[in-house]
Amino acid sequence: MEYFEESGLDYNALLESIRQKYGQHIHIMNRKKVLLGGILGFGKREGWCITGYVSDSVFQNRISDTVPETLKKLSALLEKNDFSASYIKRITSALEKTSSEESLKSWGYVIKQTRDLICGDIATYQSRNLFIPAITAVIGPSGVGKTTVVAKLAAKWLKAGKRVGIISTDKYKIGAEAQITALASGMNIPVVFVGNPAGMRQQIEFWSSKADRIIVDTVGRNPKDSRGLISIGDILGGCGREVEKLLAVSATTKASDLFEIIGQFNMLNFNAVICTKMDETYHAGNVISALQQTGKSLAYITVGQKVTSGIESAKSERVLEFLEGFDAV
Ligand SMILES: Nc1nc2c(ncn2[C@@H]2O[C@H](COP(=O)(O)OP(=O)(O)OP(=O)(O)O)[C@@H](O)[C@H]2O)c(=O)[nH]1
Ligand SMILES: [Mg+2]
Repeated sequence: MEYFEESGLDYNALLESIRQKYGQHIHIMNRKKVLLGGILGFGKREGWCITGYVSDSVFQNRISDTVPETLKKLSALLEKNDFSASYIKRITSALEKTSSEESLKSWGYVIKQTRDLICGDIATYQSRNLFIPAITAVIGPSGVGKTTVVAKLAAKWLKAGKRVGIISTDKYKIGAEAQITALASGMNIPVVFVGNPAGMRQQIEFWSSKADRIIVDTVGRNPKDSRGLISIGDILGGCGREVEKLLAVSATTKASDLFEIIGQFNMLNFNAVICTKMDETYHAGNVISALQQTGKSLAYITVGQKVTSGIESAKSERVLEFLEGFDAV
C-alpha cells in the first residue's frame, strides 16, 4: 500500500489532483479542514487535507519468468512474513536494480541484502523530551497493551533512578482504575485520575516539582471514532506544554489495519510508535511495512505480559528477530 497526505485550498481540485497523482484506486481515510499558506502566521487560508492510501492490488507484484528464482523465493518468504505487496515490490525492485545477475543467483547474498534493506527501513525514535518532568502519553486502540506499556515504562524509569508519576485518563472503563492502581502500587508509584483538561492541568502543576517523568495512560479509542480521538487530544492539551505522544499498536494486527490505525491517530500528531505483543508474532512484516509506508518511527517494542520487564528501546536488528527465514548468515 502507498500512503498519501495531500492538502489544497479547494476540495474538488485537491481530490482531482490526488487521482491524477495516485490513480483511480485511492482509498480516503481522513479529510479535515486545515489552514494553509501564509507567512509567519499571517495570510493563512482555509483548505483541506486528505489522507489515504492506494490499494495493494494496484501494486501486485507480477513476477515474470525472467525474474531470478531467488527473487521469486524471496517474494514468497516476504509474503509469508506478512509484508505488504507494495513493500515486497519495493524490496525486490531495489535488489534487481542494485545487484548483478551473477550475485542474484546466491540465496545468501539475497538474504543479506534484504536484511540490510529492511534494517534501513526501520526508523527508530530518539526522545526529544526537553522539560522536567517529561510527559509521555501512551495512546492507541483498545486492548493493545497501553496500560501495560505505562507500567513497563514506569518500572524502566524507576530502575533508572527517576521519580515517576502516573496520570490515567481512563476513569470509566470497568476495572481500568483497579488495574492501573494495582500495577502502580506494586512499584510504589503514585497514580491519579483525571477526566478533563482542567483536571489534567491541575495534576501536571501538582507533579511538576515531585516527578522527573510523568506517564499518561489514555482510554482505548476506536481509530474510526474521530470524536473519541479528538477528546484524547483535548485532555492531553490540558497538560499545557509539550507531551511526547507514543502510539501503541499490537504486532498481531494485520498490515492494512495497522496502516489505517496509524493514519487515523495521525490527527493527534503522535511522535512515534510502540509495538506491543511482539512475543506473539513470528512474522512482523506487517509492522515493518506499515511503519515504512507511513514514515513513522519505532520507539519501543514490548515482549510479554510481565510489567516489570519486557520493554526494549527499538533497534532495527532486533525487529528482524521477529521474522522467519531472515537469520543473519
Ligand atoms: N503477550 C503479550 N501480552 C501483552 C503485552 N502487552 C500487553 N499484553 C496483554 O494485553 C492485554 C491488554 O493489555 P492492557 O494493557 O490492559 O491493554 P490496554 O490497551 O490498556 O486496554 P484498554 O485500556 O482496554 O484499551 C493484557 O492481557 C496484557 O497482559 C505483550 O507485550 N505481550
Ligand atoms: Mg488500559
